Amino acid sequence: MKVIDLRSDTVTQPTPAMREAMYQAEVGDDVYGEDPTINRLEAMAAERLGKEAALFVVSGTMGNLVALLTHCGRGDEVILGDRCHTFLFEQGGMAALGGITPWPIPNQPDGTLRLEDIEGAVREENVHFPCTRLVCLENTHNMCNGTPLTAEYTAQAARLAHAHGLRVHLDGARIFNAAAALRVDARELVREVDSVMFCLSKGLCAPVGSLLCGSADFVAEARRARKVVGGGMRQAGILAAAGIVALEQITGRLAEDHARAKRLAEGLAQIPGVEVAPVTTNILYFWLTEEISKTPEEVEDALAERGVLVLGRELGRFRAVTHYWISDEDIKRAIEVMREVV
Ligand code: TLP
Repeated sequence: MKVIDLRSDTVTQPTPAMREAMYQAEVGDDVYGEDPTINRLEAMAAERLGKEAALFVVSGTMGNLVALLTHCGRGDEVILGDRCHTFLFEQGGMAALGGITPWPIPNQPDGTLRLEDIEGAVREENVHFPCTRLVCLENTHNMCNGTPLTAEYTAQAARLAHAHGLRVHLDGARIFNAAAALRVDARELVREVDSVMFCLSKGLCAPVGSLLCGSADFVAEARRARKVVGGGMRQAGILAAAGIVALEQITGRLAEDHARAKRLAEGLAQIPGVEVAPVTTNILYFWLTEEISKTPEEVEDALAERGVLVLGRELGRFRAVTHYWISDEDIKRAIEVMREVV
């Protein structure tokens, strides 16, 4: 039985072209700056996002943490959304390791932060208050239905932050999904932010790695922060090689995943007792209405027994994510199985 794994786009296996590139990769000691494949990937990433420089890190979590450690000092405060990944799912690393305090403000259903909420959270100069240093945004917004933030919104929020002397970091784990959904160049989506992290190891299929991009000065400082959290890698060009293939071959095909997520949503919406959130990228949330007597755990397990994996226990609703290894056939089968189970 083929397993149709819709739990996340993080489950993607490297493509054959990636495995071949990894096998052939020229490598060196990256802590000395001597890994030609990493240097090439970093240059490509910076170019693709219109920034001066980029830094290869182990994961999205490390990229966000390193960004925060670079922008902020101990005791500084960060304004961010109450549904964002950095606040919910990164173990409070900013506080645990950086002494940085988060000030969460409400994420709107489309993943944005209201500009007036951002402005209202900026601290005045007062001996009692921490110093506000940074605003964090997320694009696409994972917990807000995978919605992309537009270039216009991001620019407005960044200008507001800059007017208050703050910097802006974007968790762009799925920035190329946002670019595909909005049909814009990814550079447009990050033009006004000071730093952006994007992941190679989600919809882009690479096995490991993320890139943190920004000005040359920012990236030089971030390189120090990466080292202190143990992220200085050595012959990691073997991983970067897959990332280069991801940027060359995978970013251009993400709209296919979005189309499949839409088809899955349409199919599920026709099953009595299933409600589906709006889908704009590759992330789909759905839930059961009260007429269904099964618990989410029972449904998740019954789907798994039939070879369809979704997330359903942790989030209070189900999540299905389409990616490179999910075909049209798989979508059809997933809908059939869901109908059977519900
Ligand atoms: N997201 C994972 C889980 O951690 C929830 C997923 O399956 O979606 N930013 C965003 C917006 C993310 O969605 C994720 C991972 C990260 C950062 C962290 O990336 P990694 O897993 O590479 O540390």
